Amino acid sequence: MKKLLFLMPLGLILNFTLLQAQDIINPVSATTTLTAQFGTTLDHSIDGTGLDVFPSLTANHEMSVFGNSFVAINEIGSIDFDLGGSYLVDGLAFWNQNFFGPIPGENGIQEVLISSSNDGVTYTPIAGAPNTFAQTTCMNCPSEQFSFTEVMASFIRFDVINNWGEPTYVGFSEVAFSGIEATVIENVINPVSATTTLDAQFGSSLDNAINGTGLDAFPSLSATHAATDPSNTFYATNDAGSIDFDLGGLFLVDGLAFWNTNAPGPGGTGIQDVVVSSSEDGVTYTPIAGSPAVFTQVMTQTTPAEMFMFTEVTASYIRFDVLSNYDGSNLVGFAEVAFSGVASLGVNDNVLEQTVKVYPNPAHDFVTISNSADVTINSIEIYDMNGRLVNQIKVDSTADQTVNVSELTTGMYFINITSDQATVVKRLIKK
Ligand SMILES: [Ca+2]
Ligand SMILES: [Ca+2]
Repeated sequence: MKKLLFLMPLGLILNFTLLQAQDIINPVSATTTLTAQFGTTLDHSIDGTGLDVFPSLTANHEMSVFGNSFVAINEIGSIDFDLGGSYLVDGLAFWNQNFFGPIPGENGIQEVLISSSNDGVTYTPIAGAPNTFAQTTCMNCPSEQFSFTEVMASFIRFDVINNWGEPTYVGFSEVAFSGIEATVIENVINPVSATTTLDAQFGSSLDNAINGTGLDAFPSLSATHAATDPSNTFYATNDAGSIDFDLGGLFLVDGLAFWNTNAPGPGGTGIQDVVVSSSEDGVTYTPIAGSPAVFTQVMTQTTPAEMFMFTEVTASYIRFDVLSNYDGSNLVGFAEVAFSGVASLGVNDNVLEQTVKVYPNPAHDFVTISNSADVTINSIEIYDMNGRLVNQIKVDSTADQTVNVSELTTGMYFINITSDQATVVKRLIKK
């Protein structure tokens, strides 16, 4: 479980999208204030010992014995499960102690308080979580399964209150949780400031084109912009000039979302011809290959963005040289702009970014992830646009990797490539 990218330059607002992959969550470790007895270990309650299928939320657990379950000599205490990462947890499967003692199942946990935590320090009870586990008297028993209000958690705590009657011992056989892995990817770059040689008019401001005014979601590359007016748009009285956007840090920029003026007129004052350039130092600008040369005139009010992808550039600044508007008047304006890309990270990430190539792209059946610098790639994960993990490959090799993508539906995917020193995200178009 890895965060895709998480360096966030100060002053930037980045859009965090949850990446989701359906999971059975088996804790990676567990600790307890209870005292294990009979050579049992708490690990036997999370490692699948005794289950006929693992991992599973529905398997049967065989008769609880010392080698497949946990038994403690004190009845009241807490057990903390470390999930090994951040998850949206929405349920659990529990296999109670099912045999030991004069009365089967009387060692089992009866009353419990279940809490969650993101930091392993502060725990909050989970709404709708069970407060009682059933006494289990069979010797090869299915789990008890519970659903509850989804919580984001890295740790789950059981506060054991009592057992089913045995005077000394408390125990259980196994536990697993259900939910989805929560990782983040950020791809919206909102400029932190902008300057222009154009003259703002009607009380409008260039800030209105980068601060989300008029958008129904912000930050976003796909939100809808309300009808343009001077309070949410930039209007100038000259129709040729340059606009410089300061991204607030170094980014790998690979696209932009643009909302042209959409009213009144409609859209006659919108930008028509443009040259889009990038700069790392704010002084020397280079036109971006594949960037748009024309923005569309918008004829309806309340409009989505025009989205453009282009050859990825490393940039701290983007310049628009505005060449013309749509109605030939002396007004030009636009409603909003945002860029897509990822923060340019440390040296190791940049090395990986430059040495790892994904081709062909677009791809039909196979895509090759080449690795010219012989960096050890640990894993390759492919996510769809909804953040769903669709393929995960353990690599641990310096060799080029060819991945079968023939079963993916057409569309855009993110390939998350992790080495032991860095992580990069590449986009893949499946045709
Ligand atoms: Ca077990
Ligand atoms: Ca705006």
